[in-house]
Amino acid sequence: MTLAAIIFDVDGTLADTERDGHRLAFNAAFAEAGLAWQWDEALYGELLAVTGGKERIRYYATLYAPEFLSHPDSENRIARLHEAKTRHFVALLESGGIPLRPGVARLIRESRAEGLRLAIATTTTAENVAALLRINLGPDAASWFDVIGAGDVVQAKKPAADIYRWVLQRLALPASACLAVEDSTNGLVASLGGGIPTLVTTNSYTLGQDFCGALAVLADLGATHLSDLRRLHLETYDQHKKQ
Ligand code: XBP
Ligand code: MG
Repeated sequence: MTLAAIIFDVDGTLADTERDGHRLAFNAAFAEAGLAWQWDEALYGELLAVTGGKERIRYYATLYAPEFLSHPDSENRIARLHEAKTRHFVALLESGGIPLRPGVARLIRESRAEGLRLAIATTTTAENVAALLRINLGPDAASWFDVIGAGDVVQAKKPAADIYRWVLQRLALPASACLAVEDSTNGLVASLGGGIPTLVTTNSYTLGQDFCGALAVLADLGATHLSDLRRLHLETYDQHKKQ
């Protein structure tokens, strides 16, 4: 099966957004709301077990501030907090403080030059994706992606495979014609759940996680070219044929 599309995860894959991006945006939103919640790097690493910003706030409150959830308006307050956090995250992106990871821009350019289709499957919001692409790749970058599956377009977030199935359906491609690029166990379980061969690039929060089933686990894409991805993808089918 020839490789027809690359499906990129966003956070931790396109850019290292968590430690110095989303985490600071959450803290800014909490301060703005008058909440004495401050997520340090270690606590945030624990909270990353839950994907989705609203889900992560709820998870934190369950563990550390259960009284917050007993408030009848807690879901609405979480939604408002998350909107403020997204505003702060976009402001961080606008400041240029969150660049793409090594090799990402080059691989996107190589894929476009060879007519390979591009897609995104992420838990973060479409607003964050649009800002990350615009600021790092230019005003028309979002149009380079045939499908952008983001945030609440699906109810069940990663590690559920829903977002990948949502993207595959709109690509109108079989999973076997695609290659996913992920950074975390949650992401890998989601892409493999959708039947998509997956390459993992680790980061400081995901190094050492379980990446069983990945085609390969790399530190980053700095030395990886589209020809390498095509070969990796092809090997998947050679292996399957031998099984
Ligand atoms: C990682 C996530 C996201 C971000 C925060 O998404 O789990 O929730 O941590 O972004 P990805 P939001 O699938 O790209 O790795 O607050 O917008 O959810
Ligand atoms: Mg990720």
